[in-house]
Amino acid sequence: MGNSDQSIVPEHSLDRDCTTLSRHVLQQFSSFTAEAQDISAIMSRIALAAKLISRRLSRAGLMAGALGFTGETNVQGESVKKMDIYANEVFISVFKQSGLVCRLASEEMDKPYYIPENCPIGRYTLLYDPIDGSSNVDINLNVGSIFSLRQQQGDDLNGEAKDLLQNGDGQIAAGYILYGPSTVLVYSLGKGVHSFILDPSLGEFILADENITIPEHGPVYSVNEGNYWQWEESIREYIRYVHRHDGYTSRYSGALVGDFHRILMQGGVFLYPGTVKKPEGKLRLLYESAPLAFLAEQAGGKASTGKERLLDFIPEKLHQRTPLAIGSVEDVELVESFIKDWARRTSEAAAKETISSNS
Ligand code: AFP
Repeated sequence: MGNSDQSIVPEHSLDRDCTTLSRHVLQQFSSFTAEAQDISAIMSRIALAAKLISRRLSRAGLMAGALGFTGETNVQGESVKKMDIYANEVFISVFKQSGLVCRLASEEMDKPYYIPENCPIGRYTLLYDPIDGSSNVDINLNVGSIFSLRQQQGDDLNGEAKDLLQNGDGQIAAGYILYGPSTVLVYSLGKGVHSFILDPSLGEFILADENITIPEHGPVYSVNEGNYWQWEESIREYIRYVHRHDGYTSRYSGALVGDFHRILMQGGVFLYPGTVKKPEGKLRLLYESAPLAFLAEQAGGKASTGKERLLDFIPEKLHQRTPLAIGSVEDVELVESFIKDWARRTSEAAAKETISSNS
């Protein structure tokens, strides 16, 4: 006993089974500093929220009052689902009396939720989208949760959370949970991207993949083509390009986390462009696009608004939206090239028009 040569279980397999999320987080810090312990404790709370949400989703169809709309609209003017409210409250509940996080800012709440009793100790803010892709909930398709962790700057005494209006490089951690056939948690602390699968028999997230890298190019483009006639011509030109060239295929589920997860693992591009009427698009920068952009870059990919690096974009308000092109470097750059080329041609045409009207 105790001698690995005599063991019936390969040593690496047991090691992997024992690599839980909290252990992995601690391994990424060189020593057991207070920061390492805080971040590990925060990630454990996020994992608890994920387990609670996953449990409810797996039984929602059998529970009275778990599915459907509440009849309310959220700060975005969207109809709120009961699962949105449940998941939002789960995140609040797991961080109350945690001593870890001072503020929670969510897509479902107009203003951040303050936890003053945590503030003397915890100096972090968690931003999150509790249920992303909620149109999938009632029909038992994949949904996700997205999170991003930032250090609070200043005391935010007037409760306006202005310090959150910064670019995405200030994220300390970011990740998502995908509630699919299995529940997967993907995260980064700025040291690569790692994925964990919830083992329901253990109630633990166990390491699945370390240092995930997005292929340079992939066949998938993921976009809601129902918006074709609402896009600017540059995006339509890009779509016509992929239609006419071999090697491209379309996949779109209406839930960003699942669609992005496919791109992260297999390459390609996810797109949510602006439309002529709504140039900023649909996705929320702080709760959706910036955390995923952080992961994409950490995995060697790229994320763009179409015109600039997404993580450079500074929001003017908490619920700011931005267009998004995210995924493999080559594929994101191809989208950007169509946008750039269209802008050049449009400004040249405008210049010619000015000259001819002046002559
Ligand atoms: P919901 O959570 O309101 O369903 O929105 C989901 C989402 O923000 C994102 O997950 C999807 O990629 C995108 O919207 C889908 O939007 P369209 O239905 O306009 O394609």
